[in-house]
Formats: sequence, C-alpha cells, structure tokens
Amino acid sequence: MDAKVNKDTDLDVIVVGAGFSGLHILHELVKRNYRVHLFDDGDGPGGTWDKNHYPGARVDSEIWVYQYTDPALWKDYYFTEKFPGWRELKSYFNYVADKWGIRPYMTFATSVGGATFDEAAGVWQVRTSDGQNRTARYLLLGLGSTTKPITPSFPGAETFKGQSYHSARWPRDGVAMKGKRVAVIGTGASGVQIIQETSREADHLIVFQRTPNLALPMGQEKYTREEYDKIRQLFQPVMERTKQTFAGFAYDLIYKPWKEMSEDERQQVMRFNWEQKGFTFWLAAPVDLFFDDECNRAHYNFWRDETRKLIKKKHLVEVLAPTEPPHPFGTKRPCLQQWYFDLYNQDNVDLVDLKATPIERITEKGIVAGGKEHEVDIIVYAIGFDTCTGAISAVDIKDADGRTIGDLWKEQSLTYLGKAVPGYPNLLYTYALQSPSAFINGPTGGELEGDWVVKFIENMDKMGVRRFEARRDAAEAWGKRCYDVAEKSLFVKAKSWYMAANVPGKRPEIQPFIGGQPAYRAALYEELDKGFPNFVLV
Ligand code: N01
Repeated sequence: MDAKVNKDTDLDVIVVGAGFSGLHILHELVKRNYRVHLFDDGDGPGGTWDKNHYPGARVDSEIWVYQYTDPALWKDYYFTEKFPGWRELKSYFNYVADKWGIRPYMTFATSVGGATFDEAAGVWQVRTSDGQNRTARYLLLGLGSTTKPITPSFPGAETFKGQSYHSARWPRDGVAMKGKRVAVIGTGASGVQIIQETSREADHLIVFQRTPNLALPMGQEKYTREEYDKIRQLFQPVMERTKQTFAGFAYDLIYKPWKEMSEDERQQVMRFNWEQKGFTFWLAAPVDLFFDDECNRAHYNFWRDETRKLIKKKHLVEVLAPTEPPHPFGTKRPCLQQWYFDLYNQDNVDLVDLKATPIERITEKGIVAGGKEHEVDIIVYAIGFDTCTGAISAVDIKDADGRTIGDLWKEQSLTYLGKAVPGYPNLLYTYALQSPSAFINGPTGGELEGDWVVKFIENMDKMGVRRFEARRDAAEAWGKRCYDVAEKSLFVKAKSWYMAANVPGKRPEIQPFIGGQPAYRAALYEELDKGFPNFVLV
C-alpha cells in the first residue's frame, strides 16, 4: 500500500446492504484483511428477503441458480423447493453469514442516513442511525433496485378505517385474512403472489388490476433430501453456465433470427419453452422476442391462448388475457404463477378492471372505482417501487457542491457502468441504475458486480490511489449505450418500471442496463484490464 493512502480512518470500507452483493463483498474483503463493516436497516441478512415477507413471497429463479456459487455453501445446504419462499431464503442467508464467519462484521437495524466526502482527508464521513459518525476510505452501496416502496397517493387513502399495508412493509407477525374482505391493488410480481395466498384465506378478495400480468406457469417442485442430493450433482456445471448466459440463468436466449425459422420450428421452440415452465418462455426465447414485433406477437398469442384455457368466467377472459397485447410480451416483467389464473374461477374472488373503471378515491370503508364503493377490511398496496434510483437517492450523500446523488439523478441519469457516479469519489454501488440490476438473476448479478467492486478496491490500493472518480464523459457515453440498447428494443413501448414509467414525475428512460450479462461483464473487465482509463485517479 502506498504512503498516499490514508490509513487513519475507523474503517477501510463501509458496505451498506446485506443482500446478495453486500454479503459477497463483505466476505471477500474480510478474507483480504480489510477493515470493513456492513450496515443494514433490516432484522438480519437477506436484503430483499428480509424486507419482503408478504404472504406467498417466493423467488422466481430455480434454486440451483438462486444461491451463491461458493461450493463451501452449496455442497452442504438443503433447500426443499425448486422456488423457495422467503422464510427458507432468510434461513439460507443466516446460514451463509455463519458459514462465512462474517456476522461480527455486520450491524442490523441501523441505516446509513448520509455521508460526506472529506476531500482534505480523502475519506467518507458516514452517519448511521445509531447516532455514530464513522470514517472509511471507501463507501460501497448494495441497497438493491426494488427497495424503496411507492407511497400510495390515492385521494382519501389516509381516511381508510381498516388495515392497509404496502407489500414491502408487511408486519413481521403477518396479517390475519380469514373471514376478512381484502382488496389488493396491483398485479405485478408482488401482487400476483399475495393474490394467490389471499384467495385461499380471505372471505372475499377483490383484485384491482390496471394491467394484466402476462404470468407464466411456475412449475414448482418439492424435494426430499435424497432428491436434492441428486440434483445437487449438476450444480457445478449449471452454476458455471449462469456466468455466461444473457440473464444469468442456466438457459440462454436463442440467437437464430426469427425470420430464419420455419413456422414449424417457431412453434416447436415456443411449445418446448412453455412446457419447461419457469422463465424459459421469456429468457430462453429467440432474442428477437425483444426486438421483432412479429416474434413478440407470436409469443403473446401463444401465451394468451394457453392462459385463456384456465379462465372459466367469460367476462374475465378479455380482462386477464386480452386479444390485443397490453404491451409487447416480456417488456414488463412477467412473473411465475401457481394458481393465479385458476383462482379467478372461485366465487370469493372478484376483479375490478381499472382500465375501464379507474380508482377515484379511498374512503373510510373501502375503494371507489367507476362510481361504485367496494367495502373492505384490508387494503394491500402491491404498487411497486421507485426502482433502481430510489434507495440510493434516499441517502443524503453529497458532492463537493452539496448536491445529493438523488438531486443529480433527477436532472440526469449519470453513472459509469452502473457502478460509480461522477462527483462522488471513492464510492461504488451494485444492483441499481444502469447496471443489469433486476434484469439478471439475483445471485449471478450480485457475484458479478461484487467481484468487480472487490477487484477495483484491491487495484486502487495496489496502485496507491487515494481518490478515484468516474469521468463525466465516460458516464455520458455509458448512459448513451444504455439508451441505445433500449431504443432498438421493444422495451421502450411498455409503461414499466424498467422504463421508470411507474413513478409519477420520474423521467421515462431505461433504468437497468438491458444489454445482457456477457456485454456487461466485458465492459466491466475491459475497464479493469486497461487500468481504469475512465476514472480520474489521484
Ligand atoms: O411492483 P410492479 P412489484 N393504480 O411495479 C400497479 C421484483 N419482485 O412489487 O402495470 C393502480 O411490478 C401496477 O399497474 P401497471 C421484480 O423485479 C420479484 O409487483 O403499472 N395500479 C402493477 O400492476 C418485480 O418486477 C419477485 O398498470 C397501480 C403493480 O401495481 C419488481 O420487484 C416478487 C398503481 C406494481 O407492479 C416489482 O414488483 C416481487 C395505481 N396508481 C417483486 N400504481 C420475485 O422474484 C401501480 N399499480 C417473485
């Protein structure tokens, strides 16, 4: 380490967030003898799985790809389902923390409220909610991309006399639904899972749908230990493969152009992917699904016709699986459903189509839509998140002019590689704006981004760098690259959170880097291999 590096700090590195990337970074830095500490405002390790414990919360990636690739972990641990629920995932994170021996380096129930970079000393002064000020040379944010819930802004919401909850702020002890009349607003991945569970418990469930979810069959499986031991034998090659595929799954997109496929081949591909269940119909599809209207429409029609077979109430067919696509297939995140379409056949479930009858207001007793008051005991707001920018913007991290990252991003989505922000030295983040974030399988992205961050820090120290900062021109070029990929695709045609269209007033533009893992990995490692030409190093 060079004499320029300031060692007179409380810590070398402060990590914020105990999800997949945060824990991985912490573990790697502890192994390298860094003085590092992690803070998280939750109850324990798990990131999104610590914060999302609404009824039915479970992962949409197969368990062989939804865990760390460290053999010291996967060789011993048993999961019981192909798509485990939040309790099992929380237990897994606790197992990881113990197995890696990183618990002493983590503090929970403590948020980082703000941080200021002391230019003279070359250190971050970090303020935590326990009233402490700590200093560190580097600040690493692993806050996740779907962390900051959207606050319901329906007129009258505060007058409702029953219980109301956002999906991501569910009470730890759960909510009794038995004998209750429950409204769920929102049919994204959170809404679909809550609706499934609620349909089995509530006296009466009313779903308020604005856009139908083009949900795919999950194909859940349960495993005995013997069965799990058998599939575990395939983990090594499968996990290696996840590092190469477009979205970090064990399967990949098909790169043969749709136009070069015969009609027979097209039908075979769609049928095969449909029958595999899970995300194959989306992420093992021909890549033209995301670029070619004809390919996309064929997939939509296939989905619609298969899904309609499940819907028995005639008046709901057009609402749940319309003749015309509500948006190009796959440009809003589909989710994996188990009994989502079947549940609408039950007598205790109704659906209000908000396209025909929008919500007018919330009253003391319930929800008024299309002039009709729907009286309920519980309202669930499954209305999503201020994705990719919300969590980092909420932290009071100031540049030399006193401007926060949130202020900057309101004007311009400036990031270099979705890792660093010009004006904010010695700071890196994972899994947020202009990185693949939630457009890649969670642990694959967490390890990819986390590994690079650790190598970056190591290199800075080897080079004796005291201060690093991403170049503005490089950040503008990266932003342009993110927009160019999106502009060529069908993603720009959907009002999705990928396009920031879900938050009123947010600038509509692509949030994650959607160019795929191989392109992102290449960009990260080109920067590293060339000695960080797009950073100003002092
Ligand atoms: O949020 P969403 P989410 N009036 O934004 C509706 C990850 N995740 O929490 O589509 C009425 O997707 C909105 O309607 P519309 C995953 O990456 C993963 O469900 O905008 N409705 C939509 O239906 C996911 O993509 C998992 O027309 C309103 C819903 O609310 C991301 O988190 C599980 C409304 C919001 O859907 C976010 O998912 C859960 C309004 N004013 C989450 N505002 C798994 O892996 C919004 N809506 C399983």
